[in-house]
Amino acid sequence: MDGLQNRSQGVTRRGFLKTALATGAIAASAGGMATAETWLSPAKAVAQSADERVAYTYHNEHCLCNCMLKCTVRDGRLSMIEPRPNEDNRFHNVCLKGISEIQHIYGDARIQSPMRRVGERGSGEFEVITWEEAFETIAREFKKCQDTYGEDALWIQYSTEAQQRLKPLIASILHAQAGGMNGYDMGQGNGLNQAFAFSGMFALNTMWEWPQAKTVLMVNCNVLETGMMWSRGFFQAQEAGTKMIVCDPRFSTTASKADEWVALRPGTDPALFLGMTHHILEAGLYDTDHIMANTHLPFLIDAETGELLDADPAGTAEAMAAYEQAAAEAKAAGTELPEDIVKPAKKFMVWDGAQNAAVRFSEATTPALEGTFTVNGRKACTLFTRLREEMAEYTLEWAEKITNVPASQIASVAEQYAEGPSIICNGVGGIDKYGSSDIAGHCYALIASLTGNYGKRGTGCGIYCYHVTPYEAELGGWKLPEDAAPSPSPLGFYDMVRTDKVHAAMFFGDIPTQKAANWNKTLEWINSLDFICVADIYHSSVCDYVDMILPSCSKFESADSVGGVKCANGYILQNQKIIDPLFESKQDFYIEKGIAETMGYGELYPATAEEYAAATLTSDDPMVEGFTLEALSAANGALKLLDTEDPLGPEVGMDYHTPSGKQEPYYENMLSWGQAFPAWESPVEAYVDNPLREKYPLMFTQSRTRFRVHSCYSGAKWIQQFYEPHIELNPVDAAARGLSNGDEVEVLNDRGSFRTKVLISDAIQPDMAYMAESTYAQYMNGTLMQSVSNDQLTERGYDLLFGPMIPYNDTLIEIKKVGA
Ligand SMILES: Nc1nc2c(c(=O)[nH]1)N[C@H]1C(S)=C(S)[C@@H](COP(=O)(O)OP(=O)(O)OC[C@H]3O[C@@H](n4cnc5c(=O)[nH]c(N)nc54)[C@H](O)[C@@H]3O)O[C@H]1N2
Ligand SMILES: Nc1nc2c(c(=O)[nH]1)N[C@H]1C(S)=C(S)[C@@H](COP(=O)(O)OP(=O)(O)OC[C@H]3O[C@@H](n4cnc5c(=O)[nH]c(N)nc54)[C@H](O)[C@@H]3O)O[C@H]1N2
Ligand code: SF4
Ligand SMILES: [Mo]
Repeated sequence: MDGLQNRSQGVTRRGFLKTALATGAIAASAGGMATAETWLSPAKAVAQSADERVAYTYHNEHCLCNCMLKCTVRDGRLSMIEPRPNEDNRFHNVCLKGISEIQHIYGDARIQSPMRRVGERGSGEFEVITWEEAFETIAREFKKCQDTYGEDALWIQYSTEAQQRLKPLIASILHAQAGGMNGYDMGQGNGLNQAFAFSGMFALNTMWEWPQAKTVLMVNCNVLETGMMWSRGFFQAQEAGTKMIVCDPRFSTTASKADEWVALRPGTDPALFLGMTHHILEAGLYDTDHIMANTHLPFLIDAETGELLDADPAGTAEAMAAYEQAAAEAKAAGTELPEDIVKPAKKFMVWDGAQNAAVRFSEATTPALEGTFTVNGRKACTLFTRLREEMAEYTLEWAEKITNVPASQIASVAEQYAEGPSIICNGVGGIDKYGSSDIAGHCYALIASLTGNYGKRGTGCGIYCYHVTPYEAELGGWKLPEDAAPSPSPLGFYDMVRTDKVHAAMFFGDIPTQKAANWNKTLEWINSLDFICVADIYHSSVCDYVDMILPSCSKFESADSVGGVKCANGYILQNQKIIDPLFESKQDFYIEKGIAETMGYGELYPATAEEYAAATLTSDDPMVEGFTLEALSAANGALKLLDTEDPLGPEVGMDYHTPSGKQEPYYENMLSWGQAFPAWESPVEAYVDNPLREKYPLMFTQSRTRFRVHSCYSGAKWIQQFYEPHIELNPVDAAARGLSNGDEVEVLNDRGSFRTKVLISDAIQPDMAYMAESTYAQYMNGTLMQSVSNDQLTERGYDLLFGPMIPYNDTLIEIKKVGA
């Protein structure tokens, strides 16, 4: 912070209150008696005489709400933020973070000028430079890097929140690497979606369907804080009589409003669901009609290899060879495979009771659900029989031992779920931040297929919160030359920060400290780079470790009358200019454009953000026909997508594009990993019997809080009054360490340590610790929570659609009082 200029032009809270009081005093003396009428009317007179105007914008993407905001600017200063009036009250919203922006954007936590490092990396010593100097240095360093090591040795990446106005162009123009897989939020999706033809991590219907369900099982999802505006969906369902059951090791805000709380041990969700599946099978709670009609569970497998039997193996092999050749030819020619060339599926077989023989599924009249048979001299059995065998060990008692949830409660939740119609709403905290997240997702698909809780009204599974419309409009963009595209990123971002493939990097946001686990390893990587630059609105944790810091402006600031457009919540939203960029900040678009111009690519860019926004609206999608910047302005910054009246998602239906056209919870491709049906796998680090617990006994879970959006709002003074960084601990564990509320503690393991305050809370189970990720270091004594988080990836993850997941939560720690 040493070199950080503090030229805040903002009014401090006290200053703000003084101004407000002074206005009140004038009002009272001018109005005489202090009745509402008399004290309000002079205030109105003041408002009329002031230079006041109203403009509209949208707010955060990454709290998953994208509220539409009405902003009042008085005498050039953003002075009031309200929800934009909306006839549909589901989208008439604002929260404490939104309102606080009238202080936050003027606060001294902002980066105010471009700055160059003058001390050692990590010293935090910077000097102010001009934008011209900044662009010249960046252009020189980017060119040097790409000339020396190749185009893909440059990595340019955006935090989610930093790409919500206009789609970034610079990585494409420079052929830099842009991405790779993220390694978070898609873990359960990895295991869930294959059963339903890779439909993705989202449920196919929306949360407005919940009132149609009898039970909603919320797993590692704290929607009342992490999708605040979609709390409406939760309460709407509850008021309609839907039973809300929350599975969470912590008595979360959402658990506190639910009808039932399942307090499982962290990282044990797959065990809970395997125990439920066992009970459903044992107690006969499955839906046989659904299984026979809509799942592949009657299909036969080779009992020894686990492979699905094929009625025509030679024919399938031949078709597969032809397919593979066509695919190779298309790849060599750089073209897409023609639509009519599809991957051949096996000709699946079942045991037909009438014929007493294994036949093609399509030819069977009385397929058997269960049984072991001899087919072509080999032992075969149905998938359902295999399932029973594999689930036999996951008794309720076993599940209780692993999860710490009473067997009777596991049985009762299974019974309620099986009765249906039921929904599984998975969040992406908790188990998603473990290497075994795919197993949890796989369990949801299995249990839904078994009980018929997929494909009908009031059923479904996947991510629901913030999935408030099942449709999204396709918007246009800015046309670049044909060859303008980022270099392919074969590595995930989690791998990139562990290799020497990259030599220069630019981040919009705080990716290295926010996204990457195990900070000390990430720091080694940062120190290996020739050049690293960060553009952010606020002085994030990573800023101190980079070579150059650039001031981005917030979504309230723009040099043009429009700073961007986006599609969210079933609307097209317009990011109107509220005020000019503060301090010396620039919109990310102009930072990119400045770099491109200095490197000689300026002509490829739109002239203004407004021109780019207009181009983005150029689209063939009928949902946005006639949508222009002018139309958006006339509609106060938001237009509802056309012909999208029904708030209920379309019926999920039984039309799956899986190889068999049925729900397929058996994953043949995962046989070599022992995960064809889900199988229990203990966390890698945070499990009860790990000998490492002698040194680091606490299981450390991180999640999000309504007081921040990831690291953002760490420096918002109004929010700091209610919420400061802290770690939460059960009274038993606090007492064992001699800790009292508010004590300064050191949190440590072999990867590193950080310092914060402790909050003692009954909402946290014994043997665990909880903290909201991830405050800027300047509010935690210069230390980083990311110092202790686990970065050990699971090999299996590389075989999954979305790649391996970063196991942030699979972390053991110890907590000590500072100075003790
Ligand atoms: N230990 C641990 N780490 C985690 C997680 C965890 O559970 N535990 N969760 C992970 C998850 S789920 C996610 S999604 C990621 C989130 O990681 P990100 O996607 O990186 O988070 P964001 O909130 O999008 O980015 C926040 C940063 O962007 C800056 N910013 C906001 N708006 C703008 C803008 O317009 N321009 C620029 N240049 N900067 C802007 C903010 O000031 C802030 O520094 O973190 C992951 N990291
Ligand atoms: N206000 C706000 N909202 C946000 C964000 C933000 O930063 N701030 N970030 C957004 C992003 S990127 C994401 S990914 C989402 C995430 O939002 P959610 O999907 O709700 O996930 P989290 O809040 O991380 O965790 C949800 C719950 O999981 C519990 N949990 C922890 N470990 C386990 C476990 O092993 N099993 C189970 N069953 N539960 C466990 C936690 O106690 C927590 O209450 O939030 C989004 N919304
Ligand atoms: S931070 Fe608050 S106001 Fe802003 S979009 Fe999210 S919920 Fe809405
Ligand atoms: Mo996330």
